[in-house]
Amino acid sequence: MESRRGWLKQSFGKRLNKLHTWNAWIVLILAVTGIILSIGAIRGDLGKFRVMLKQVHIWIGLVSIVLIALYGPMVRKHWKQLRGRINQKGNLLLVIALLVGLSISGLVLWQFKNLPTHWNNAALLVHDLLTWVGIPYVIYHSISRSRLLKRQQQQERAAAAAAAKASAHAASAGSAASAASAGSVANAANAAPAAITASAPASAAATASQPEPEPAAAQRTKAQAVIAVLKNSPITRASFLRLAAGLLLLIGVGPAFYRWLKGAFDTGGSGIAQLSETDGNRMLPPPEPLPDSAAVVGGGAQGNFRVYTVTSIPTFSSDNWQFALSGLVANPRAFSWEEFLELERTVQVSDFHCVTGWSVYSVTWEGIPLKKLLDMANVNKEAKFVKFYSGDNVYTDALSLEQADMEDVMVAVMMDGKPIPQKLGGPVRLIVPKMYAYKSVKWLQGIELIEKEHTGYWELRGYDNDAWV
Ligand SMILES: Nc1nc2c(c(=O)[nH]1)N[C@H]1C(S)=C(S)[C@@H](COP(=O)(O)O)O[C@H]1N2
Ligand SMILES: [Mo]
Repeated sequence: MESRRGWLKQSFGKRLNKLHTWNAWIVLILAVTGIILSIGAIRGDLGKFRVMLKQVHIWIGLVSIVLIALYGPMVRKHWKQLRGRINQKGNLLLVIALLVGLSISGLVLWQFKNLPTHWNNAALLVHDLLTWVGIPYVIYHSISRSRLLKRQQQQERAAAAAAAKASAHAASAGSAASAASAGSVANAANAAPAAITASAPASAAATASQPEPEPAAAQRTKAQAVIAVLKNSPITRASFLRLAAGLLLLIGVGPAFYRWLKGAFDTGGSGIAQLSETDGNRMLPPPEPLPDSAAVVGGGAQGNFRVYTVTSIPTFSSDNWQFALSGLVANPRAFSWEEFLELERTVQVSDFHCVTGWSVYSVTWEGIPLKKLLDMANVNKEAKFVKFYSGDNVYTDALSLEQADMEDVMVAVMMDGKPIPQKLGGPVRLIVPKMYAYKSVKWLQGIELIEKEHTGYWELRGYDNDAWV
C-alpha cells in the first residue's frame, strides 16, 4: 500500500519514463533468453542450464505482465498526450499489441499442461510470430531513438534554423519594400525548417520588384542564403541513418522470417516427403509400406515437427547398422537391417506432443509394437524397466515395464508411408504417444531390460519424470 502511494505520488511523466526503462531491460532479457531457448542446435550443449533458462524466461515474463498492469491505468492519458502525432500513436498501438499478445501466449505456454494441446500450438505460433516482428522492431526503435541520432537531429534542426535566419536576413537586406514580408518569413523559418523553402521565393519576389542594382555585400548575403537553402536537403543525415538501419534489419531478418513463416503455416506435415528427399541415411533395401501405411490411413500428419537433437545428427548405413535387444531377457538378439525388416509390423495413427508446446496430429506410423519385441525376447522376472539407447551414443530414456506394455508404444520404421527421415530419428525411432516426446528416443538402436530405474537424458536435466501428456 505504502509503495503504491509512493508510485502514484510521482509525476505522470516520471512514472511513464520509469516504466519505459524497466520494460526496455525486461524485453532485452526476454529476447536473449527466448532466442537461446529457441535454437534447437544447442539444446544439448545447454543441458541443465536450458531448463533453468526457461524458468528465468517464464518468471521475467510474469514480471513484464506486472509492468503492463502498472501501465494499464495510464494508457488513456498517455494516448491523449499524443494527440495529433500519428506516428507516435501507431508506435504505441503496435507496442501494446506486441506486449499483450506475447503475454497472453506466454501465459498459455506456461500453463500448457493444464490446457488443451491445440491451445499450445496456437500460443507457440503467436509467441514466435510476435517475436519475429517484435525483436526487429525493438532494435529499430532503440536505434531510431538513440542519443546519437537525437543529437544528430538536434544539430540538423539548429543548422536549418541558422540557414533560415540567414535567408531572412538576406531578404530584409534586399529592400525596404519587402522588409515587412521578410520579417514574417523569418518568424516562420525560425519556427519550422519546412518554412525555409518558402523564404526562397519570397526573396526572389523581392528581387523582381527591385530592378536597381544592389550593393555587393547584400548580394553576397543573399546568395549565401540561397545556397544554405539548397544545402538543406529533405533527406537529413538522421533520417537517412534511420532508413539504412531499417533496410539492414529487413535484409538481415527478412529471409529467415520468410522461411519460418513458410514452415509454420505449411500444415502438410512439415514436409516429411521433403525431408526424406534430402536424407543422409543409406538404408537398403528401403522398407516396403503395409497397405494402411501406403494409403496413409491417418490422412497425413497435421502440423510441423521441430527437429530436436542433443548431438549432431547421426548418419546411418545398412552396411553397419545394428539393433540390439538385451539385458534381463532369456533370448537376447542382435539384428542387421535386413533381419530387422523381417519383423512383423503394424500401422497406427497417433499424435505427437513435445513438452515445449508443439504437437503434430494424426501421424500414420508403421513399426513393431514394443510389446511384441519384449515378448520375443522373453523378459526375466527381475526386470523392472526398459532402457532405450540412441545411436547418437548420448541420448537415452526409460519406461517401466508396465508403461512399456501399452499397446501404442512402437518401435517405428515409417511415418506417413515413408521411411522415417534421418532428421526425425530414422531409420528407427521409438514413439510413446501417451507421453511427451522426450520419451520418443530418436535413432533407436538398443533396448535393454534392467532392474533399477534409469533417469533419461532430459529427466537428468530437470524434465519431469512423469511424462504423461
Ligand atoms: N536421440 C534423441 N532423441 C530425442 C531427442 C533428442 O534430442 N535426441 N529429443 C526428444 C524430444 S524433447 C522431442 S520433442 C522429440 C522431437 O522429435 P523430432 O526431432 O523428430 O521432432 O524427440 C525426442 N527424442
Ligand atoms: Mo520435446
